[in-house]
Amino acid sequence: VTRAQEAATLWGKEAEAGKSEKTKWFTDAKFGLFLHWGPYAYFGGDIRGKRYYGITEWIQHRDKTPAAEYARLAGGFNPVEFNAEEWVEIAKASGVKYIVLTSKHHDGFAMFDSKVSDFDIVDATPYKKDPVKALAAACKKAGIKLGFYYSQFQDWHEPNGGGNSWDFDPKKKDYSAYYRTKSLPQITELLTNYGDLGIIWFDTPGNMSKEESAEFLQKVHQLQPGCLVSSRVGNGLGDFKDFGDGEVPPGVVKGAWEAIFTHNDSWGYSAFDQNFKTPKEMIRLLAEVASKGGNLMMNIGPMGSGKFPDMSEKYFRATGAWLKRNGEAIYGTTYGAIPPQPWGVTTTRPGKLYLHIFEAPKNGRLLVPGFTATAVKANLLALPSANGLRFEQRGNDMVIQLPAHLPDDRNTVVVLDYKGT
Ligand code: JFZ
Repeated sequence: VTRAQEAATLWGKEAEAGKSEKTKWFTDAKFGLFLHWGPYAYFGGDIRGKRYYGITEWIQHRDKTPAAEYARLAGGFNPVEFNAEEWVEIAKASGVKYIVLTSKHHDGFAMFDSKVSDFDIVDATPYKKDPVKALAAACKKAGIKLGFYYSQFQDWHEPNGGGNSWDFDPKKKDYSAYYRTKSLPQITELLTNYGDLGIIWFDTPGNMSKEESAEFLQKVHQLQPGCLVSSRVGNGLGDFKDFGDGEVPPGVVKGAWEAIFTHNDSWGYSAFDQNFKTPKEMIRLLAEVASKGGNLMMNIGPMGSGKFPDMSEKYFRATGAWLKRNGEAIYGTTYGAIPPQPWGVTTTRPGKLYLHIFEAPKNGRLLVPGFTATAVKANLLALPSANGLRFEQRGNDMVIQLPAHLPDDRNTVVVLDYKGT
């Protein structure tokens, strides 16, 4: 049994123990947009004349940039091309149902107007506006759930924050002073000033005790009872399970969970990373994650200017175009009743089995083994024909005759209506 399998089993038991009402919007949503955006986007992987590939949001740490110097450089961040309505329009067109934005990453910089610290976009940059306010308004208007990532332990700007050992001696740190004076008060600001939130996405807890993690969770539940908390809050707490970055569990996981991926090889914007996942890769990954019962939250690193990278926008929109025609096979479904097959994966809702065909069999005869219900009709989801597709059931084996050419070589969905179980 692998670690991920074990975690998966444990989580399933907890999630089944009565959290489903609150998480229903989340488990139905299936596709979310993660956004890593901060001064590191303006650096784009290049600071003090040095280049770093990947995790550009960690650039200060990798470069050991002194906190004061980083703050001075961050003063050049001025995303004048940011347009919240445009971001949300792209999100809508991409078919995501929720957005999670980094409100404060490990660099300690708040992307919102904070009264708790002056190290925020309003006080420390020429931009002077609150992009989070604008995004919250645009999301509300468009009916997209908004969540905030918040780094509750690591804060490289603060002498008492976790993670920075090049300016500040870890042995002299008073972490609980940090929680009391910065992270808990900023969480309160986020939960008070931006309307109803879908998620507070905490990151890993570092040195936090179980009691301290519980305090963060309670703060969220007290201020916004409907708001979900990610499992990275730590110490076994949280409303839904997150796997490791770029990790998909090996099999079905019950309950609410999310796989998180980034579009290229960095969470924050990188000026020299063009390794973007293609629409084909995104569409198949989304189907694979859904076939195991989870959500895919895919990240974009917006640029320092405030725009999305062109390739991210283009590939997300293409994924959304597929979802427009095939979304019925993703949204509101649960894990596939039939395990993965050589041709692809399945998702399910009562009375319907969706066959996500990645590689069509050469003879066009699609075998669905272990099918014990009674099939009523089979059809292409995006291009149904009047008579549907021919199928035969022999015992527990179902064979569907596919058309000679499938309309979508990335993922053609066949929907099978059935009776019984
Ligand atoms: C964290 C951050 O450090 C990183 O910059 C990014 O924001 C990412 C989404 O989250 O990194 C982690 C945290 C936890 C795991 C992996 C990367 N994990 O549990 O596998």
